[in-house]
Amino acid sequence: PGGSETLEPLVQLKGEHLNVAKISESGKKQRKNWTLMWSILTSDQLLLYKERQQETSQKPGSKTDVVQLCGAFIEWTTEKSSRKNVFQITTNTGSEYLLQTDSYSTASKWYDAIRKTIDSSTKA
Ligand code: I3P
Repeated sequence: PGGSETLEPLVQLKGEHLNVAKISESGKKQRKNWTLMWSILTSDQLLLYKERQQETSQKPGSKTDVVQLCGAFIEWTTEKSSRKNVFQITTNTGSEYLLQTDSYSTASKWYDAIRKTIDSSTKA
């Protein structure tokens, strides 16, 4: 051990564009503003970038937001948006995110992977 390589977070789902709306920050309601975000799921975080990240890139762009999944809660919602395939992530610090994509298979792939990540990082 002790190499000079940086410790990369374990990627569970590679980058993909998802529509994201942060509707609450630390329990404080935010104005809904859907933004297309480049999303990457690691073993305990959902990383959200404004710009698409190149897999070969040496210098990843700055993370626009990091959703901590330990202790978070996820559920499908039909009430919080007129859009289809919307699910909500509530963090243990009271931030709420809506995630959406028109493809049901893509949305459910992310939902299932995030739910598993919440389960495993919360138990850890
Ligand atoms: C919001 C915008 C959102 C919409 C939201 C509107 O208006 O149209 O796309 O959410 O509906 O309030 P504005 O841009 O003026 O803030 P959905 O697309 O998820 O339906 P809502 O108020 O019913 O949440």
